[in-house]
Amino acid sequence: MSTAQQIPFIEAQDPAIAAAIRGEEDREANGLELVPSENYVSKATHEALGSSFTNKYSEGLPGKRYYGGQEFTDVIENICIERACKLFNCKYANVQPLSGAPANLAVYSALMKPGDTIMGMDLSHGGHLTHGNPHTHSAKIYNFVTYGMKDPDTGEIDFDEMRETALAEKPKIIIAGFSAYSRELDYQKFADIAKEVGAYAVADMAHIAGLIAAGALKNPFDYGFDVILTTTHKSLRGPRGGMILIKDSEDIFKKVNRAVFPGLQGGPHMNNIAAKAVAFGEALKPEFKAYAQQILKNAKAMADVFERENVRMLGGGTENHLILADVYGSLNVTGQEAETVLDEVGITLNKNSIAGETRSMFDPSGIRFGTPAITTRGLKEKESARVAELMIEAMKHKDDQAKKEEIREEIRGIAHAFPIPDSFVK
Ligand code: DSN
Repeated sequence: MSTAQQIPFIEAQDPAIAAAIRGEEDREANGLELVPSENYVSKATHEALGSSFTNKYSEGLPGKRYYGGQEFTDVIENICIERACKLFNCKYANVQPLSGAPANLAVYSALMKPGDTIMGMDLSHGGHLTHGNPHTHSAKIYNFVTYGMKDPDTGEIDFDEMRETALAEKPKIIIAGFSAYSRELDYQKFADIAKEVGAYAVADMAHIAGLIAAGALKNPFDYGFDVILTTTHKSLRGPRGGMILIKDSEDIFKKVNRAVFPGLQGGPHMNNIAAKAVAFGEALKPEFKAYAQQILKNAKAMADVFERENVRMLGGGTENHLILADVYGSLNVTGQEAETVLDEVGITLNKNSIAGETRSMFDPSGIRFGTPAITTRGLKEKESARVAELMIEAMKHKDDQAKKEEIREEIRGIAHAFPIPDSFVK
């Protein structure tokens, strides 16, 4: 059961902040979270985030710090690193990146010089902003070239074109990863092309890290990848943060360490590293394997409903935790309209551009949603399928107030029947 966080000091001292915290707790408790990059942490992880480690400066690495008083920070960072390496079957980890975008930039600056070329997935095909969007800082430093899907309806990556571009452009890094793509990647093909052109094979596994750690999806390290970077707060179910994993090269590890600090960051957030360690401890338990498998089953159950109802999904369905649906093409509801109406009925997700987008990025054709958070609450295939049906109902009746209220009540009922758990460990 979900226990309200004890915040007596905030309540006494800062009513506005206390009220906002209670408001967010209510929002989370009464609705369903389908943003595929969000999840709920355990109370144990929450406690570590709120611990005294938030007070401490710890520039450097365990055993090699620049400030005194590190006997306990070293303990937690060493445990965190050891657990990260065990989860992803690699030799080295830097657990200090503050989040995903800084982790990406650290890897880029560790392995490239300004002006070098990097190849990432086209944003409109599912890639992430940090894989080449012109508005990012990294796009001003590095030359990005892209690869994409051969066919948006199957999700198949165009490896022939990718290889041709790689041979012509000679990228220093080929990055496999995404934030809106629903198929397993063929890591061997990425690694082969990277090897052929002398590039580092890097995987940005932010969305699917938990699924990889649990063995539910393939681990890029099994296919010759050099580096995996990830956030820790999505399917991995840890606190907001990032980390960089290195298969076995001490040289890359040293370069990454220097790029993180002093290259990009100052003091690591040790309360966050304590929380990562707690969450990784949870992910190493057998329960986490079952959780990851259920994420996939729930996503498949939702995709089956969308298919049955003839709502087009990019990639033709899903093999991971997320679905990208062309609601404008299928239901004549824009992405923004869908996001708004679903919010009204208690379902949170995000509008999203789709490959071949014809609308603006502020009101695109698609919605993106996923199952890590509802699976944490204990929903199984039956309930997930029902949520998918209710989503489609709500979008079809976006102007029908009575219908929306009826759906809102059903969603509230599901949310109450599946409260956010306090703990994930039996
Ligand atoms: N913002 C995250 C997502 O929702 O995919 C990625 O950084």
